[in-house]
Amino acid sequence: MQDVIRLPASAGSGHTGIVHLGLGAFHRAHQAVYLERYRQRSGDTAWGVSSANLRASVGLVDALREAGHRYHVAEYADREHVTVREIGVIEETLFSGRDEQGQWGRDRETLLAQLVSPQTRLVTLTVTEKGYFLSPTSGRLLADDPLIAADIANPESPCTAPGLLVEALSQRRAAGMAPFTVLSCDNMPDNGKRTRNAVLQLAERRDSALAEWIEREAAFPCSMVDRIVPAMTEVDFARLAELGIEDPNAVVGEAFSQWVVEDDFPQGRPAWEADGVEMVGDVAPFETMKLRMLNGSHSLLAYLGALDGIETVFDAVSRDDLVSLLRYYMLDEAAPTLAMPEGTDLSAYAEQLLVRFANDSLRHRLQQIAMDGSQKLPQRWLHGAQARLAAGSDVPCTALGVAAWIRYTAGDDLTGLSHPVDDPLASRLAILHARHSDDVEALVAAFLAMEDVFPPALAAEPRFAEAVAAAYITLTQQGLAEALAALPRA
Ligand code: NAI
Ligand code: CS2
Repeated sequence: MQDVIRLPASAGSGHTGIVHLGLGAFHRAHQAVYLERYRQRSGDTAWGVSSANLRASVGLVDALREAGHRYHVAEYADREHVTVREIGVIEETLFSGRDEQGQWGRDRETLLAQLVSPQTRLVTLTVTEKGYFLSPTSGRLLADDPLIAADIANPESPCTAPGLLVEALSQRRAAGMAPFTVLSCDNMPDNGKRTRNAVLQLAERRDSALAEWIEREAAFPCSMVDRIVPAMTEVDFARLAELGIEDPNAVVGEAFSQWVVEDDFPQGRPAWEADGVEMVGDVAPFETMKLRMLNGSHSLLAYLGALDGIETVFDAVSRDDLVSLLRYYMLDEAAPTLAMPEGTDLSAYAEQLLVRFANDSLRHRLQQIAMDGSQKLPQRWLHGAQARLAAGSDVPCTALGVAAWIRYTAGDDLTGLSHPVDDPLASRLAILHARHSDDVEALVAAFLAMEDVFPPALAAEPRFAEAVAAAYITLTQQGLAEALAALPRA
């Protein structure tokens, strides 16, 4: 018998103290849920959300409008235990991306007006790592990217998230208003600092007095966000239909949820501590722990699993050798690089992650996690590996992971079945494969030489390059099981 709890939505208020950029699955199942709980508990309706997409999808924006911005979130502890919430805190949805005719910014004026409205005190973001247009290793703004170049040339009609923030902050400054606080909720280390960097670098190109004002007046707190929210599949919609929920805008996630936020909100914030948000002075230890242990494990499963034809995280952790790999990686390669507050039990955290990965209600496709590897690997694997190598230790799991990523980006699995390589650097990666198709060492050297992915100090470690090349050969010539068995301790 399935245990289903249903929770109705709060009433809409029309107030939007928060503007969100990046109306994807995660925003709907994480931030919106915390805010829904806050509104229901406190009765405070001042903090509704206006949520915008600057990329895909316009369909979701319009479908939510049609549904009066109400939708459902199904939170699965396991197949038997599910809580279905209706969400009422999204008050408006906007689209400011490129339409089918190639025109940009359908709702840009409305979005800018909201960003500049005195009602708006907080801007949150989930625009994926690549939406900040920063080099993942150096943090430099990608000024040559065509969209950033367009925002530099036409700052009043911005296309990117940093461009919108700069234009809105410029208008607020000109009007003598206070800035809003900017809260990144993307999986990046120091996500607040990085967001500020992107905004300041772009503002600097326009007007250094504006950049100085933003630096002085605006807060960009960091946050660690955690809840596994896979992209919806037909199976998910069918399962919801069995519960009587026919909602094209529904999202499904795990029951677990965590949000650790640096408490730096000079313009105010919802008092959401009582609703599970952890307000702290320093997010960095939690962020690094989550990125290296949870996301690092996810990426290992994504590339190794996808190469072997495995479809989901659940399928991957049904294999003992992959579970052993994750334990080995988390405890021997990731945990020793972390400086956690006293009392943190990283072994217990690792075991909890394995239980979460084994949630039989989530169809978290490895191909989804494999996306954008060039943007994800530095913070998930490479910074930790660099620290381990500098301390004289080896990193066999990370080396195998990097080998798998390189092989994955060739565009087919170990049996030759092709898959899309969804990554902003995909065409560069394809050129490297074409150039070095019959020389593994040269291929690995060419990948490691990409300074915007691999920190130069790591790339310069001969031990690392050798371990990656050796793992690549075992993986491609003998297969996944053999590559895992060849690890020193798996
Ligand atoms: P999604 O695919 O449902 O949505 C992606 C969102 O990012 C969309 O709103 C899209 O328009 C926007 N986007 C993509 N590229 C962009 C760009 N270049 N500029 C501006 N906007 C862009 O993905 P989902 O699940 O919402 O995840 C989004 C981000 O949330 C992740 O990249 C991650 O940083 C964070 N996150 C996701 C979790 C999850 O389990 N889904 C958990 C923790 C964090
Ligand atoms: C995943 C994450 O897509 C990915 O790369 O590793 O989105 C992961 O599901 C979340 O960070 C969990 O909080």
